[in-house]
Amino acid sequence: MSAFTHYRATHTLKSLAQHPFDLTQPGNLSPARIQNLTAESCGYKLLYGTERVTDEVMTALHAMALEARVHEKMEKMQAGEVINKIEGFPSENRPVLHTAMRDFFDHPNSAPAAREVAQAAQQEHNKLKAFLANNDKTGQFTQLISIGIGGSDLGPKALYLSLQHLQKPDRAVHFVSNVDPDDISSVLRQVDLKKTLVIVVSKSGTTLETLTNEEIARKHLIAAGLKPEKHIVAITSQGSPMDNKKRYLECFYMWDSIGGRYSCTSMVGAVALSFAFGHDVFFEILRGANAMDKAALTKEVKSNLPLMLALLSIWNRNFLNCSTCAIVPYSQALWRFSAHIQQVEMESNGKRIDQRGSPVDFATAPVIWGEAGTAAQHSFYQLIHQGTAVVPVEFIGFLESQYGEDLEVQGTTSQEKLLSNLIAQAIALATGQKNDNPNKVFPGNRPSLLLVAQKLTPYASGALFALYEHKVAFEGFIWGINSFDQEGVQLGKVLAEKVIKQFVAQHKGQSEKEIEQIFPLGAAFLKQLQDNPVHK
Ligand code: G6Q
Repeated sequence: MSAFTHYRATHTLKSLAQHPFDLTQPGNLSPARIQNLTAESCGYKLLYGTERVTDEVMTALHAMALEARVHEKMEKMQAGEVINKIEGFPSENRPVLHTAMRDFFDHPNSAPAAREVAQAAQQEHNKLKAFLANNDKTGQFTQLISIGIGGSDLGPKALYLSLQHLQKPDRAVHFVSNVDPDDISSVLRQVDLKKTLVIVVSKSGTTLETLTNEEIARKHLIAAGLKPEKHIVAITSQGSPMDNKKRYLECFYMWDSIGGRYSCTSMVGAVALSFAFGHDVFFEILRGANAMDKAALTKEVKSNLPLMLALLSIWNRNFLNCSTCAIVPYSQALWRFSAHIQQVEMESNGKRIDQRGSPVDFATAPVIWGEAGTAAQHSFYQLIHQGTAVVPVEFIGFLESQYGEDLEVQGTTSQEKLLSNLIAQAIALATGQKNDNPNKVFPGNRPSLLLVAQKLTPYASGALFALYEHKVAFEGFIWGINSFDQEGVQLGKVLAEKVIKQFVAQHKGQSEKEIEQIFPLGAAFLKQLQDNPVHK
């Protein structure tokens, strides 16, 4: 039996889950409940009165966290101990030190492993500042194309979009990730290559999609009479195949201990975001993330928002059996945030063995999905309110808009309308509605939580991204799984290489039989695709 199933608190929680708090009972979702069920870290207030929890449930969830020794594990992580491992089996066997990428402020971590990586990161920032200052002086680059995929794309892109209102007037940034040739073609049409800096972001320096897109960019630069080595910058691990100053204008580094999906506060995000907004703005993002790292170390649970989110999520996942969770920011700037967190959560905690290699006997990560509100209301909210699946929702909102260009229309500003919708949805999901017409019945008891801050500033954005990174880490600590590897993406990559070999064989004119021998199942699919009657 897995450790998680063994915790004393797990048994208590199982029995409490037989009769979860009924939000639909008149008076149960009271003003006092909304006021009392709150927590706070780094300018974010968490309102969780609309979750199906009681004080007793929260106490048991906290007890479960203590049984799992989450505080010790978070301290070990931030100190740089080797926690990315599966005991007794070959595994990545590394520290997990994305927190060191922003440990430049008050009271830095004193553990030598963490210090060393933070100092190395600081050096990269010094290099970056000099690089950008030179560009400001010469005015050479005003546009940037970031080529990368997965963790080398989703986080930096979501973070960039979250603060686009701060973009310098003469700057434009584009992201290319897909090996679909249309992705890069559409971007290349929008830029003046002479003024374009291309950054190739790949920790391994070997990713098929990224290297393919880099080659396409190189060809276009050459065709425009430009030298690729004067336009392309590498962001990679020291010693990777891309660590080659002859091929690149500059190389910025990250390290093994920085997981791709946790890398947006490293050089992976720093180069594009500092180019777009200025290096000072990027440091404000880091300041917010660092503040949340410190909040994650707090033992006082109500001041440890990442732990609070993890506990509520585990309650919904393991005890109320909700298999998905929607993240719905009521902020247009966060429209790619759910996509980023989808990777952070699902790649980290979509696991079926524990850290000792044994199959788990409980559910791990829920499916994460979402969209920005209020657009989401006009799309999938029907299912959330009246469908057969219960989907916990994590709402995120801000009191102020970013551009500050709001107008009063019919007595309220747009920001007020936005927030009114956010509040209304949380209440509607919780209380539901009775009606004689079955089609107008809302069952209610659909859990949600609200995260609210004053304004989505660089500091607030950094804090939010770190909040979810640590939420996911705490879940993993409690479940006893390794949240920091991603073996599950390997098999598909290996098989894709075999199919690629079959295409190569076709180009070389090899016989059908030879092609089939490379990978018979791949050949069967290829045959079906290429025998498409539409072509005939
Ligand atoms: C993230 C994953 C994965 C990775 C991409 C890109 O945690 O490891 O999404 O970021 O596969 O890898 P490279 O940066 O090595 O190109």
